[in-house]
Amino acid sequence: MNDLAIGVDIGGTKVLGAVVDLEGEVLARCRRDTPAQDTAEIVDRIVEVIEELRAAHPSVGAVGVGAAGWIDPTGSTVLFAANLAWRNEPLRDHIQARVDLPAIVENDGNVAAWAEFSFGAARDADDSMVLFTVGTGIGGGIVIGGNLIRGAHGIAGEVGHTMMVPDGHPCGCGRKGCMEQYASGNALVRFARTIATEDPDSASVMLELAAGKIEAINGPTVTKAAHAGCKAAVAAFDRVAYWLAVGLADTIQNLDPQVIVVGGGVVEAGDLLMVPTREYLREALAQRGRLDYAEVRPALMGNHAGVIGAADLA
Ligand code: BMX
Ligand code: CA
Ligand code: ZN
Repeated sequence: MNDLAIGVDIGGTKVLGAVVDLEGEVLARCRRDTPAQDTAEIVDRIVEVIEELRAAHPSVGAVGVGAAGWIDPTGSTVLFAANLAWRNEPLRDHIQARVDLPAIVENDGNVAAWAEFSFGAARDADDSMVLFTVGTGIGGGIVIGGNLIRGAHGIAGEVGHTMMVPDGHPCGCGRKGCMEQYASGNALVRFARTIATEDPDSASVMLELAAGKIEAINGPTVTKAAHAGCKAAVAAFDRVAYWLAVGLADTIQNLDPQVIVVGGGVVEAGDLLMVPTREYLREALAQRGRLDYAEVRPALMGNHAGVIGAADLA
């Protein structure tokens, strides 16, 4: 068995690659911009990243690729991507045809969950954890009995697409009312814009940061304004926290994991999100008379969760 593997994380803006050892240490990194939606170009970029890393570490034995979307349980095909054009795309074959290394393809939330379980925020958990990544959308991954759970058809742990609001906000996956539409970074911005429209006085700090334009309010604006005490921005975080807690409570009900890890870009807001989320979760569970369920922790692996988890799985 080889001790080194390459992990590649395909994000909306960048393709990040790394050579990773058995302890999850990153030995080399490489990044390229993600081309717009064209499969052949995305594969070109992935291959470039792999070749560059392999030139530096010729002994790598395998490649793991983390990609958004629903991946078949054998780790070869992107079946469906809610926010991308990929449909039944045999990504593993495309890569293996170009680089002479065994490869696996795995969902982005799953690889990040594996990294947090193996080396990150849940490394002390020996049995089970669930990861929620709160980014543009909501990704996730489930580990039970020390194993990553892919499901019979590859969609287990797509926590962002559980329904919260019947007939609610339309989702990229084709349903309405998914968690991703209420507890993601995009939802945060939508809530903030709505509150700023309905009650501009409460949003003066946020509006100032956005040069007075409601359409210019984005994730960083809401976070900055909330840190500065802007009522509307804090209220937007509070709504996201409420819906996130609903999802966490359902996960506790369904899977009862040892630990829940919350990651993704929005988590950089820190206590702004985590404090009200824990409070809503406590309220939801306290009605049952006990609270000794999964501990909710922020992710530890940051940007590297994807590449490290993908490499380790490979
Ligand atoms: C979507 C879905 C998930 C992904 C999640 C988080 C696609 C393309 N993506 O729910 O597979 O894990 O977004 O993605 O179908 P992020 O980029 O918001 O972190
Ligand atoms: Ca997943
Ligand atoms: Zn959905």
